[in-house]
Amino acid sequence: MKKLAVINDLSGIGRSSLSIQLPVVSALSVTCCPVPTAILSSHTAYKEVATVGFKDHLGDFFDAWRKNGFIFDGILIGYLGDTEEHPMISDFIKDQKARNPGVKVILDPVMADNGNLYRNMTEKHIEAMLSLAKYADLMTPNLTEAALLTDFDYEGIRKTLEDCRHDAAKGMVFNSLMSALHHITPGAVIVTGIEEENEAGQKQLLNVLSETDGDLRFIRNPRTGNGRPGTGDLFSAIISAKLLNGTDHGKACRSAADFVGLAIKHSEELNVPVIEGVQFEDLLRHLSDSD
Ligand code: PXL
Repeated sequence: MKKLAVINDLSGIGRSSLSIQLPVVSALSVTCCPVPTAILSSHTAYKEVATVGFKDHLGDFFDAWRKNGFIFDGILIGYLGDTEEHPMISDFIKDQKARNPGVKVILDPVMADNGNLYRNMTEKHIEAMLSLAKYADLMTPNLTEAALLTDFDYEGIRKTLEDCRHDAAKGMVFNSLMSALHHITPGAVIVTGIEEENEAGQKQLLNVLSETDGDLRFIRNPRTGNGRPGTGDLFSAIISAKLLNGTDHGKACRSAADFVGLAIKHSEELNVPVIEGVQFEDLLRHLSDSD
């Protein structure tokens, strides 16, 4: 069985980060090895949040793994608890690459959404993500994070995309954004969860995949409900597990987008409060069954 190290925070409430990634990666028959970057009472959209940093322990944690000679098939990185964690994560990646040159590094630069940084996120987090991007085989920013990493104006791209009537025009916008992203990472990039409307006025979610050779693909799903916390974590966990099991980027993206759409629809139907994320627990069997 493949082994995925998942470097992310552990939030007690709200179905984000490790709380959703552990069960999902396991359901996809990949061993999930968590590395907490911080421990929080809940994700940060809740009013009261107690946080315990893990920065001071991260070095010892990786050191013990190194001394035991553990080897991973993949490393998924998400939310950083502190802007001083990234050098330890880079060292871990470099050591793993030396032991297993085929290790796949997936970076979800969790920092922001809908044009705004999450609470406690700063310019220094952007720099930390830029430094980790150098090691990624795949990055999965949302549009806000993609704009922050490349110094593009988020509102400007959002409006331009809204005004594009055809995919050819959208392709030009994405080519320029992707070209900037390919300057910061050697890997493929998926810009996730872009809201749009089709010609019939129906809302859709668009994921744009840019392979390392510049091939650009649009992967669309109907928008099944409001955006919810943790859906980016769900998406990156599915993609990572699928990649380790040999699925290509396009198919992995399609499966992840389908499952996120299903989980959002399910949560809307059951009136799950948006802040509680997606109710995915009773859907896991769909994930195990999918190819
Ligand atoms: O799902 C992204 C995320 C991860 N971790 C923490 C968060 C958020 C989004 O708000 O607060 C702690």
